[in-house]
Amino acid sequence: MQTSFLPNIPWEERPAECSDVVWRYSKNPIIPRDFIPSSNSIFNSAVVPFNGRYAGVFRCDNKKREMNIHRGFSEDGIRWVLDNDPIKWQYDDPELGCFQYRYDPRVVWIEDRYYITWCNGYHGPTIGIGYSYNFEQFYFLENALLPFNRNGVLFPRKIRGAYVMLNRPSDNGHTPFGDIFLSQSPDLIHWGRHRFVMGVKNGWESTKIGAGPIPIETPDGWLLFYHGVLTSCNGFVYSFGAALLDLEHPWKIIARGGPYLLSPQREYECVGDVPNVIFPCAALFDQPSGRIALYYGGADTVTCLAFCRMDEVLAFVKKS
Ligand code: BMA
Repeated sequence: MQTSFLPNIPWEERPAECSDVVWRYSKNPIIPRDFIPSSNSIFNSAVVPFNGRYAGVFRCDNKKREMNIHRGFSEDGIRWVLDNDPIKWQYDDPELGCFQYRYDPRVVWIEDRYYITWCNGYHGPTIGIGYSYNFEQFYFLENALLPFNRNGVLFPRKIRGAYVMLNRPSDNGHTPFGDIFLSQSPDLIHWGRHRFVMGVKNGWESTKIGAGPIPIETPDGWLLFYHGVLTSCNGFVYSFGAALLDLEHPWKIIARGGPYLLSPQREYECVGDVPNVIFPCAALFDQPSGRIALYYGGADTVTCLAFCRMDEVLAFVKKS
């Protein structure tokens, strides 16, 4: 198991009046919708440690309402500088330049570089995979799967010799169903050995679920934060919860939390372009202190931060 040291992880203690496992940053949202001149909204974004500070890939919908992903840097993980223009990808096959949109990025360090996955519009949503060594040049590898698929999330290391990616088969619209599967690959290009991981349940996760941040390795299993969707008479409600997956056979569920960990309740989560959405795409973890910082989109409009402690999340998942 790799040790994760992140002494400068963004952090704020749990407020005295809060008894929940996950609590929000008091100054949310950390990135407002109009943060760069081109943006209509900035949300559902991914953050990683980078050379003693932080780098990120941000979903920015522009004022034409085109969806794309932009690079950002931060000293403290809270105050960010974002490029006004989307990431420019390099690729070998000109066909890879044919895309309709990019959104909901995840970023992970594997072996020697940062890999980025996102929902790539290629005749419908599918999973794009690219990489960067330095957040200067970005290389688009391939579309991992056929449309329609979303929420492609890589594990941070090979498992039993294979790269592993969680994903969520879907449809071309606002999919009213969806379970989490995983796919395996020798080279991050050819994917197969697909396995069912987990399906919808009751209540907050009764319509569809999808993997959130990169799974975190713990001695007890892979800790997976995932979003779950409930259909109310007013539309979808996006919350998130957590589960533990087997370390060597990550399609096997060791434990799954019952209640949600966070649901849309603050104004910046309930009011925006899509009301009642909390959508986590990144988690930072400092092992010595047990601190976890979670990045999530609020109401498909702004970027927010929340905190929890590893021992408390594990206890929550196991208890349920
Ligand atoms: C999903 C994705 C997310 C979005 C959510 C709520 O299907 O498009 O990007 O946050 O819907 O609109």
